[in-house]
Amino acid sequence: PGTACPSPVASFAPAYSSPSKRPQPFLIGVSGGTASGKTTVCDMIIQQLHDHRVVLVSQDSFYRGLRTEELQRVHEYNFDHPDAFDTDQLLDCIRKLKSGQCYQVPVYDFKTHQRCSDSFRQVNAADVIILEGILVFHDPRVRDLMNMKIFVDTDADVRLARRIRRDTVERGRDIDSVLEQYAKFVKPAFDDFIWPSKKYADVIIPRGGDNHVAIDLIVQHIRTKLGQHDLCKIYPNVNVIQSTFQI
Ligand code: UZR
Ligand code: MG
Repeated sequence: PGTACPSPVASFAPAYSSPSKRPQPFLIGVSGGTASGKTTVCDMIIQQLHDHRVVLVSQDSFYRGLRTEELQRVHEYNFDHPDAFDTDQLLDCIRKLKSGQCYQVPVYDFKTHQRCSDSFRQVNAADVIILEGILVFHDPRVRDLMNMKIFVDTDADVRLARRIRRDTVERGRDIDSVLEQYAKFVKPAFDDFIWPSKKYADVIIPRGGDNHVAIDLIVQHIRTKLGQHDLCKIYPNVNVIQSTFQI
């Protein structure tokens, strides 16, 4: 479960004399509070980079499944705390993707708070990897692998309004429980862990997905980096030119 693929569909061609010479995919971390527009920003970057192979990994996929005792008292469980995630597994995933391997990412069900034990999403090797999630800047081991860090900074009232809509419509919750959870866990964790991690960002985007200028600038920068370092396009059966890719 959640391991590297036994036979990668697409991986780096073995054209490099030593692994250190191998170009690495460009890893972008996208963080920000709940419902800040992280997913929208990622989707817009992916759309604009349509001529590159880009993959998206969500930190949400690495939520630990709840044990029976925890499920019985789910209202007391803090999903916004760093310990709610299996960060070692996330790290393993990102390391594998950065070294050109593919990965079987776990599938998490927000309604049952469980991992779907028999289904995985295969994430293939790519030129650009985007890792998004509320706490992707928290662990220095994950943070240090990132080539670019983006923080999506959207006002708390806008985020709460979106969160209510999303949790009631898409995740089958009632409004009272959403508000209770927000006050008890979501907001305190934002103040304690997410907001302080903003200091690690290279770029802060106000207004999230509505900020087209910021997204255009970011995409331009990624294109420059990919071009500058002659990053290989990772397609199976295509010979790649040797190059180094270091930032
Ligand atoms: P984003 N979350 C749940 O509501 N249920 C779960 O089973 C797992 C996570 C919420 C989590 C956090 N918190 O605020 C949010 N709560 O998912 C993160 N409470 O997702 O970044 O898309 O908002
Ligand atoms: Mg999201």
